[in-house]
Amino acid sequence: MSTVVLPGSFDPFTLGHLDLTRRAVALGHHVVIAVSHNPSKQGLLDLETRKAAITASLEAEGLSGDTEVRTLPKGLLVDFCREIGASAVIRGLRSQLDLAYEEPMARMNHHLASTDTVFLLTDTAFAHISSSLVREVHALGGDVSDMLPDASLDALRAASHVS
Ligand code: COD
Repeated sequence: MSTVVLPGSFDPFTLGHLDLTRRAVALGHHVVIAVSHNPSKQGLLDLETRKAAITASLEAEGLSGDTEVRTLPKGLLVDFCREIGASAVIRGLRSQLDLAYEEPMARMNHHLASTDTVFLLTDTAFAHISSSLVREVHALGGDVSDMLPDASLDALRAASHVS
C-alpha cells in the first residue's frame, strides 16, 4: 500500500471530496488528507474545525483505517510529501477549468521534486459542487444538506449561525 497526499482547503469538506477520498482508497492507497490554509481563498471554517469535520466524515464512511487527516505545514507541498514518504499527490478534476488550475501546480511539483500528481475525474453526480459555491448558497439561505457529509453541515451551520 502506498501513501498518497490529497491536499486541499476543504472549506468545507464536501461529498465530492469524500468521493475522491473513497476512490483513492479503493485504488489501494493510504490517503493523507492535508488540510491547508489557502491565502488566495476567503475562508469560513478554521483549520481545526475543518479537520474535525473531515475526521468525523471519514469515520462515518468506515474510511478511518485507510486515511489520516493532517495539517499541511506552511511551505512546499513536495517537502511534505517527502517528509511522510508519499509517492504521489491526488487531485480531482471536475472540468477543463480545474485542469487549467491544476496543470501548472502539477508541473511545478514534478519539476521541484519529481512528485507526480494523479488526477481522478469527478463523478458527474458531484461535478457541480465546490466548497466556495456551497458557502455562497448556504450564506444566502439555500439548502446544501445534500452536498455535504453531516459533520461538515453541522460545522457550517455552527460557523454561520444559520440553522
Ligand atoms: N468532486 C471531486 N473533487 C473535488 C470536488 C468535487 N465536487 N471539489 C473539489 N475537488 C477536488 C479539487 O479539484 C482538488 O483536487 C481537491 O478536491 C481539493 O479541493 P480544494 O478546493 O479544497 O483545494 P485547493 O485548490 O484549495 O488546494 C490548494 C493546495 C493545497 C493544493 C495549494 O494551496 C498548494 O499546493 N499548497 C502548497 C504550496 C506549494 O507547494 N506551492 C508550490 C507548488 S504548486
